[in-house]
Amino acid sequence: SSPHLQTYNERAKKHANKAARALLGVMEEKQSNLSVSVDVTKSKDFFDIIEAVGPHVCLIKTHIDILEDFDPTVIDRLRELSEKHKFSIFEDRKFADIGSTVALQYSKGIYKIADWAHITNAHAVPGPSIITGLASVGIPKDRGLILLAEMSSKGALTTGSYTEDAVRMARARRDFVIGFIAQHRMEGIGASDTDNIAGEDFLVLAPGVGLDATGDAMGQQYRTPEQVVFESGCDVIIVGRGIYGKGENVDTREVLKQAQRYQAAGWEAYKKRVQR
Ligand code: 5FU
Repeated sequence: SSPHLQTYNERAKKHANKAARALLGVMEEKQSNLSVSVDVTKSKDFFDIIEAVGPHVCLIKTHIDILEDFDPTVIDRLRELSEKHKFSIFEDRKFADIGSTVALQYSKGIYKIADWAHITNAHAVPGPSIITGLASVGIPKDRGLILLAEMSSKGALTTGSYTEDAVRMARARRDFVIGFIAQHRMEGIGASDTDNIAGEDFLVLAPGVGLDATGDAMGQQYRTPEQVVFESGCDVIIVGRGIYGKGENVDTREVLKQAQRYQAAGWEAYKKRVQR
């Protein structure tokens, strides 16, 4: 049956990519398809949020370049927390350049993303060479790549044939591309009769998830966990401000409460999906 009707555990056992297996395994173990996007600019707030949500998430999503007080100890502590609470790390870097440049951006500079992020992502706009470049760094480290197939923002150009072409690019590199940022499940999309899509299992990570708001003032659009996981077949819900609000002087009790609320909503939607 198609992957979205299988359990995360069944998929974990079969997946060819180590980062995908680890993520799917942790989702089942922790009963969580929640990823918290920790978009704050001070490392104290960053770690306060991660400490609070750690037990409730399968994945922590970072924008490491927005931290104003970044230093390499941030990475050490992030890795410790990833091991302690068993979550994977996803740097939402959205690479978008030629292969040779993205290979440098992924491995070098201040952040050395490939050293610590189990998963990162890339736009499809440069074509297949962006995957070749990132794979040259990521494959030897057992990393996984997510392609942006659909964005959540109003007026996004990631529609129709662009989305289909992104899926075709992923299909050609199933050893490294483990899934998509998207709003719907994607397996089989854009496939021709001769494509071998049996066993294709792309994880779909959906940002733009909120229970209390429908959007923000800058074009973000929110859907509920029920809509993205049950109705649209996505696998992971990505939630930022729905969990920590403004992200300044965070109230960790409130953050914990919201994380538990989103974890429960995401898991209920998944249970309903695999049981039908
Ligand atoms: F690729 C995408 C996308 O299409 N929409 C997004 O919102 C990524 N995001 C990220 O998810 C965005 O960069 C934020 O880090 C996060 C959403 O945060 P929010 O506070 O839940 O709106």
